[in-house]
Amino acid sequence: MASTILITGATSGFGAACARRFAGEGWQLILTGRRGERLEQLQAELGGAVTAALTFDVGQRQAVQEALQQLPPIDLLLNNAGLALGLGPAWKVDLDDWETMVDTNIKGVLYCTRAVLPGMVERNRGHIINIGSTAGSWPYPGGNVYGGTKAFVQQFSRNLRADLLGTRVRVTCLEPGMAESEFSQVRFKGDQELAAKVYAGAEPLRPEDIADLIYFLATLPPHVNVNTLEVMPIDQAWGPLAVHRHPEQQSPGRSTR
Ligand code: NDP
Ligand code: 8X3
Repeated sequence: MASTILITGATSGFGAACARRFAGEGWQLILTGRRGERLEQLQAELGGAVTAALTFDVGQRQAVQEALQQLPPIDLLLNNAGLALGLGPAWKVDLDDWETMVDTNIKGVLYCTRAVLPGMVERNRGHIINIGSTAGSWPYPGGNVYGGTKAFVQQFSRNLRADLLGTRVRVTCLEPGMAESEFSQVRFKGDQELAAKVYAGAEPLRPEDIADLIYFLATLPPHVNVNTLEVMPIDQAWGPLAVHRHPEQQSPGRSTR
């Protein structure tokens, strides 16, 4: 019997690439997202591989519960739906944007996990792959709440593992760095120029790279649990810690104490 993957945020980027990859490998798909017309297009493209296409906002608790209450057994839950909004300093950004990130990236993961996990535990099989981010481990200016939500995803994934010890349910947090998708268009609210600058002159990860990794994780022998997998493009790495230097303390002969 074919395995079933439930993908949140299948209308674009990593989620859409995963839908195509898993369909190509003979899996059945349950696709979700807010943009119903995108889900319909994907369903038309992937045909019989799509068991269900469900339109809902992952941050709406009741909507998630209603949408996910009567589903076939899920072998793999891909908690992928998520977003960053803005790149401004914490004292200037829009509090609504912060709440939207918390609702989507944190509460969305909680609601979907809570809806699917009991069935996995009951069947004593299954895998949850949460999409974290390098931003969950490595801070950067303007990453404030986005990075905070992904740090939550990282630690929540580990704590799930702790709870699930003794079952055959796996949990992995996949943490990508810079990848080109609609992510930056969403972050900069449709400003194509700003979005393009993020990737200019570099070769980012592609959604298909992420789909390959997720398929790899999903098809490891069932006794193997990858807890965390961080991945960056070769064109990305860390910089030195930032130091603010005071101009008045740089004059020759001045004490540095
Ligand atoms: P995209 O913007 O291309 O895709 C995001 C997906 O999330 C869309 O399908 C969107 O669907 C869905 N989504 C967003 N908000 C909601 C919501 N409230 N309810 C339901 N679905 C929602 O970005 P990516 O593919 O790049 O992002 C996927 C995940 O990867 C996110 O969690 C992101 O934080 C993470 N990530 C991205 C990186 C990158 O550089 N691109 C790097 C590291 C992590 P719809 O709008 O139809 O609802
Ligand atoms: C997306 C990667 O560096 O834009 O999670 O935060 S980054």
